[in-house]
Amino acid sequence: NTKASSRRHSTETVNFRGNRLWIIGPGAIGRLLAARLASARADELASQGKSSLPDILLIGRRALSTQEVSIEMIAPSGDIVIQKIMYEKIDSMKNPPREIPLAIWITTKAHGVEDVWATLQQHISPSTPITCWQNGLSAQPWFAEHHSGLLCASTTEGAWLPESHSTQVFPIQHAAHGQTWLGPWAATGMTSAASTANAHQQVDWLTRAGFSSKAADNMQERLWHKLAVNATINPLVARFRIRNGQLRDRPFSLMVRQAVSEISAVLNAKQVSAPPQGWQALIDDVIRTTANNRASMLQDVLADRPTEIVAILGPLRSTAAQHGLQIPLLDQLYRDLS
Ligand code: KPL
Repeated sequence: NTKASSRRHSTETVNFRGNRLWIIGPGAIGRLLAARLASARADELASQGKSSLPDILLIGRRALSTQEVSIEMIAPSGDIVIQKIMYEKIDSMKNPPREIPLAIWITTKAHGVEDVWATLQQHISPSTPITCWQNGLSAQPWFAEHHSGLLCASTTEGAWLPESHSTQVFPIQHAAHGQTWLGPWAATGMTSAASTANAHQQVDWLTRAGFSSKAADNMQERLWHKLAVNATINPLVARFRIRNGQLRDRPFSLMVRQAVSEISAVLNAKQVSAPPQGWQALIDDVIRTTANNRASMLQDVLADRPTEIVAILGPLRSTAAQHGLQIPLLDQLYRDLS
């Protein structure tokens, strides 16, 4: 039995619990987190001679001739920060493991998570804290079935990937500061004390790295709220290739209204509580504050990359079907973008 022998193999050879936080997925959010955490650790080491922030290992698909990459971050102020980070290709992790990470943050797109899990299994112990940073609501429930004590994060930090001119340099544009929430996937009551403590520790890391962040004990509700925003804005701007702010103009403003009405009916049936200001006001506010953005799904369409349409509209479509609700606009956008 290969599963049993690989488990035996890993417990015999791995005896070193490292001090590294593995960030898997060097996209916009992965690079941003890696650069800010590594630079906060470097600052603490320089000023205090020690730091309890973890060392970072960034893991991606690209094969590089070096193990050190430079993240070149343009901050919202326009300042440029260059941060060196250790990098490893995910395929080389199939070799016998050398360390168990202190914690893992998965920042791939939602559809990348199952492959990551296949590689990760031999590197973790059941108590290794793993945090899913995906949009939508497909990766998290899937991952929670495979790893207990799963943590989730949801962030409104605005970041995108400028074109890269060198394989060793990973540029990142940090466009706008936002708010990050991080906490256990499981609802309160089923949450172990260890998961809650891990969430608080990770919020402390984020705060020290300059992110406005809070621990949350209602992550599923927060993820549904983020999904409602993404499900309204992303498919429409990707389908019509427009910036977020153009959704305020006709005919798109009418489509936004219809999307909000379909989504709120589904979330009401699912008993997800509405935000205090109501769904339409929440979404209008995000459209206003991100008016100049090219949303992530539009960036994916323009770069001919797979989109997160399944992770974002899939959970709404299946919930609508369970409750016998019609969502014609969302169904049409799903078909157009699949
Ligand atoms: O999160 C976003 C995204 O681009 O995915 C929104 C809120 C739509 C802002 O662009």
